[in-house]
Amino acid sequence: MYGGGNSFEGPAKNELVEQENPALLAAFEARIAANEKIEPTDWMPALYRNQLIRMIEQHAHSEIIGALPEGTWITRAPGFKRKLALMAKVQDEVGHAQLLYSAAETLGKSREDMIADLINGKSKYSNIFNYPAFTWADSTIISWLVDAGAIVNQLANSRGSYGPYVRALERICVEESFHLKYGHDAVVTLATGSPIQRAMVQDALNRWWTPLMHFFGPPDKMSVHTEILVRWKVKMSTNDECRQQFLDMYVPKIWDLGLTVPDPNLRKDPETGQWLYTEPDWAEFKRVINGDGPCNKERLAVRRKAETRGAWVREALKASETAHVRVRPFA
Ligand code: FAQ
Repeated sequence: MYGGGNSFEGPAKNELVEQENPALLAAFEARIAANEKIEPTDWMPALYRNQLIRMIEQHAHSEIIGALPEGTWITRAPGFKRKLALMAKVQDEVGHAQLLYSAAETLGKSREDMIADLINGKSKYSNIFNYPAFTWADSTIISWLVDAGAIVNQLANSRGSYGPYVRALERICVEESFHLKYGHDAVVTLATGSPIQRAMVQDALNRWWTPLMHFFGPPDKMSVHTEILVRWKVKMSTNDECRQQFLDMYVPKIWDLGLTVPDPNLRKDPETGQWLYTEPDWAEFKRVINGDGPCNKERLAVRRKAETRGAWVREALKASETAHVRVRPFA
């Protein structure tokens, strides 16, 4: 089950695996066990291909849609330095989408088809970018904590099995680390600023906490795809492991800044070392990823507009025989 299958009833039944040639499947799994990279021309199970297309495509869409909530803050960012830094960050996110679309294309789905599936609502992208960035503080929380969450997940997966994806992730993680530093600096400025600035960043944190908890995906016991993705080393950490790692790394930093997390039950169990927290509202998560979040319609409308407005450029690029620019020979 992939693409649109989000019943959250536990692991999907993977009939496709049962249909594979047992000898080829065994050889493939031996390569995975030996930590070899799988490359586009290598034999791979159909389900491995389909799962990678689904996941990489959703990731690519998340990067371009992810550019939107922060992108609207470029002109309103306080000061020239912040404007420049945010512009560079947003540009990086769009670049990440390009890398990821290229990685997904190696598996046989064209970029045109992926973009079409995004704008007609067939493909998913990250829940988190369907929430509004009301204030400058929202933009700083995205740059710090959403990027932090993205790094936790992507650093793990960059040790995975599919060559083109892990190579793209390695580069993406390096760039995301700069985003994180930029975001942290911007949050520290607000958290150590005037009472109004502190209240503004606390407000933003309160708004983004639930979407952040959702960001790592449903709990492992509800996750449809984790089992097979972990078996084939595409996902190198489960959803719950990533969520725990994020809490471990960032809750102390949030507290250090004198900010509070809007969850009275959040604490680390001294015996297990695990964070205990209030389960975020998973019904809200399902609504948001299925198109009914606060900004889904707006986000897709912007992408549709970009697609329509850019059509003439793509047409012009395809018509290689047409001279669009005449170069005058030197006299
Ligand atoms: N949002 O069975 P699982 C970024 C869906 S990049 C939406 O657990 P899986 C950079 C899932 O697709 C952020 N949908 O799924 C940036 C499935 O539905 P389907 C994106 C979600 O694949 C920063 C269903 O729920 N990162 O932020 C989400 O094993 C700042 C069942 O779930 C990636 O894409 C969600 N959060 O695990 C940009 C990383 N979670 O397809 C700008 C790669 C789950 O059956 C500013 N992806 N669903 O219809 C992954 O690691 C995995 O796909 C997970 C989900 C962990 C996201």
